[in-house]
Amino acid sequence: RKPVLALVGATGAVGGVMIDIMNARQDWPWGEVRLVASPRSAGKKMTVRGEELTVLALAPEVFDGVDIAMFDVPDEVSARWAPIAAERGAVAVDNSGAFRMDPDVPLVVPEVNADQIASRPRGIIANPNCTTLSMMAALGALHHEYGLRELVVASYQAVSGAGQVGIDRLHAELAAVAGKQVGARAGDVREALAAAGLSQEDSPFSGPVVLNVVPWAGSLKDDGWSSEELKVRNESRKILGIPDLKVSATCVRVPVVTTHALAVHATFERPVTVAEAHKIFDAQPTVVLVDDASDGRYPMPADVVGEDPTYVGRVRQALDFPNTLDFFVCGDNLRKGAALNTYEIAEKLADELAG
Ligand code: 2RA
Repeated sequence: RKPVLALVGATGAVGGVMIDIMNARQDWPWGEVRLVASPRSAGKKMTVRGEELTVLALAPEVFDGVDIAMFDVPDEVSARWAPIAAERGAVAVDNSGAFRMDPDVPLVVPEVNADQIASRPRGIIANPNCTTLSMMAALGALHHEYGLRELVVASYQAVSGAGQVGIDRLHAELAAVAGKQVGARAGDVREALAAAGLSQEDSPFSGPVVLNVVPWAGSLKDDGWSSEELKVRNESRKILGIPDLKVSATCVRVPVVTTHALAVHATFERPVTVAEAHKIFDAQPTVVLVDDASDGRYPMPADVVGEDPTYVGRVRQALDFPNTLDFFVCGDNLRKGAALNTYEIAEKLADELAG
């Protein structure tokens, strides 16, 4: 029998990308796909690989007979429902933050630590946060050869990381400033937004995201760190299997719809040249190297959105830090950063079932 796949959160922003990915996949190991969402969205019709499916309301019975259940839902929904799916016999692949740091739940990026899929005592596998994920294919490949010791990153995060509400907000702010000569005086962007009826309280961001950068993503944690910055630290350590990895992250929101970018400063056990790093990136099938500054060629979100691989460029040997590389990565936060990585884990599980 071919395995049965469920997608919980089928009607959300990441769920829609997941269906696009499923529609484009060449290999199709599934005997049946079930689309699941909150009772509010149940009954909606969606087409997967030419077949019209009716979205089912989330309930324990929808997991009966399911082999693999992918969850693209808020933390609290996953926290409650992924264990129910597992109890009913499915392996839950969860894209929320609910289980990522649970020691009994592997946190998997297939090209870095696929071996960890096999040990899943809770029947749950977690998908990393999109910010961490955007650099993992590149960093994992370098770590494998040179032994990562320290990691300093600054993120440039797209508004779709905050969901559809983030995308809608950026578009509304763009419309509010369109054609206006604002941005040359402190406060004039905020005034233009207010004049257009956009109140800051209604925004998922803590300041204007148009004509601006906002040095904040996530919620406030101890000592001024954001939850997003701590995720980069904790998840990088877990995925790479380096519990004492030194990490410092600053997470910033920028006016980009989709595709997160990160400036990475990575220190290794041994010296690594730019030529060696290029070779490693070239050999990693899920990394695309775009690195010719003399020709203005480096990765940028506007060119990477919609793509599956991680794009890497601006690779430099740090001038004042031994054994250290600086580079820039861009990854589509809704694809590899969310839906694609989850689906790749599900594909690995399908291979495992097929023996
Ligand atoms: C963000 N990384 O970009 C988050 C979403 N999981 O806001």
